[in-house]
Amino acid sequence: MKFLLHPSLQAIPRRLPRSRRVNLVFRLSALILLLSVLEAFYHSQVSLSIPRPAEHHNLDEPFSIGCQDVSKLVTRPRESAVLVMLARNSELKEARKTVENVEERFNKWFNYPVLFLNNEPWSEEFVRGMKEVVSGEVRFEVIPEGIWGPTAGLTEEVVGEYLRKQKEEGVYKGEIEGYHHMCRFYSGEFYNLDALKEYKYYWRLEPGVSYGCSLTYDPFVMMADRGKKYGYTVALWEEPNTCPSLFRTVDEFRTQNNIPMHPNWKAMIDEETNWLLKPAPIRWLLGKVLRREHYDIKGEKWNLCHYWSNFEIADLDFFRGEQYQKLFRHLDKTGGFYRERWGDAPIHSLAVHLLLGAKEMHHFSDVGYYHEPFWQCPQNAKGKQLLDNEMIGKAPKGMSEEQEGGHGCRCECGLGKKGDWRRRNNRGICLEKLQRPAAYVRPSWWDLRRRRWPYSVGFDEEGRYVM
Ligand SMILES: Nc1nc2c(ncn2[C@@H]2O[C@H](COP(=O)(O)OP(=O)(O)OP(=O)(O)O)[C@@H](O)[C@H]2O)c(=O)[nH]1
Ligand SMILES: [Mg+2]
Repeated sequence: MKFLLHPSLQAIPRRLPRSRRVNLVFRLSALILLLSVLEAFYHSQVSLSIPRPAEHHNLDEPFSIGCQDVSKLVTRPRESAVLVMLARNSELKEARKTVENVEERFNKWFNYPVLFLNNEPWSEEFVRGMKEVVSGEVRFEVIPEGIWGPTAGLTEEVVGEYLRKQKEEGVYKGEIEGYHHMCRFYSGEFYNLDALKEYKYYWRLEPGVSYGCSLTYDPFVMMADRGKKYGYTVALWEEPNTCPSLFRTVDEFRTQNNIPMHPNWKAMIDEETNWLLKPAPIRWLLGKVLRREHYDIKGEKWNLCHYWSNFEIADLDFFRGEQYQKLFRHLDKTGGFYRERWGDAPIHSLAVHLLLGAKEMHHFSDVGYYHEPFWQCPQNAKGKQLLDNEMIGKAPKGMSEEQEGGHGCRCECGLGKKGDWRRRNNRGICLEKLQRPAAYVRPSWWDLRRRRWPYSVGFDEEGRYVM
């Protein structure tokens, strides 16, 4: 070290008395520490902050508050849309339950076609069973060869090794090969199916889910009218060990394609945890040197929030468009659908937050939706239940109470009094984070500080976690 310094510089510290040298080192360290804290503060509170919409109002409002007079709406032309369900022959009972429920709560008025997809030929029993319950056209398609299966270039041995490792590590459904195929399929290949070419919008259904409210308007027409491309209900955290490198890989695509850190993308970044400990050199260390899980190369961390894709109403043109398909290919070629267990839900969510503006997304806060073990069930809108409207039918017995600020139409959430807090419009932690770019009205700093999300799913009113 001695030889690396210029002789005149080597002389300076030695000329100082020891106490002055200690003092100098102390002051320099304090200065570096202060600058680091200031930089970390600026980075988290300014660079990553999400401005309120310039329009001075929320960019996403409910499509409907309470029930509408369906008889007036059904006379309008339909959109080019389809309800789609991927299912197995063995899921007839659960699939029927879902479709009967959707018919009762929506489709008996609007008669949209229902398309069933399977990677195997449909059994006669399934076809017969579903034909009995669909009010509109019903189609049964088998996914063509080559679409359902592993990423090109991955051998059976490699995939087998990946699955074995995931089993050992306890990755949720990581050992089920078909589940990986399903996630990859729904992430990209789904959108290019010939069977979907004629449609612009889809509504994704799953066997065994339930819809707790009536939908007395046409969501596809509303999506088109308001320029919406992605609609969701529940938002939650992804299982961390299913996707350690997903965020890095999506961010890599972002930088390669010169997509800036716009507000909708920033909503995906974990902006609040330990900001004090993350000045630029630490971020560099975490992102570039250590390549930590869920970090991008610059050291930003994903908050793991995503929308639950088992419910989606979305624009097929967006997903089959050049940008999304390019992103899917970028992800696919890394092998991450098998090396890890990337789900289609986080991929759709990261993609829409990357490629769409906040205005183009819609929270169906009026839709009552349950998929084990989470749900959103809105409070019924006060005075807007059209209880004497014959076309909507009789009010269900277990209807939840009407309340000021409620959005729902004839919702019944099927819970007793104990679970009453759940009968609210879902506005949990991830929803609050992901909706920030669209939200002019936001929960107060104090509410967030006290972990009080007024309409949360997963937390009770005191902020305690409840399953
Ligand atoms: N045809 C077919 N459908 C599948 C297969 N695996 C999953 N699916 C369908 O894909 C959808 C999602 O699968 P689920 O097992 O419900 O996955 P999930 O919702 O992520 O997980 P859960 O929380 O366990 O419900 C459902 O519509 C299933 O019927 C498969 O191997 N073949
Ligand atoms: Mg499911």
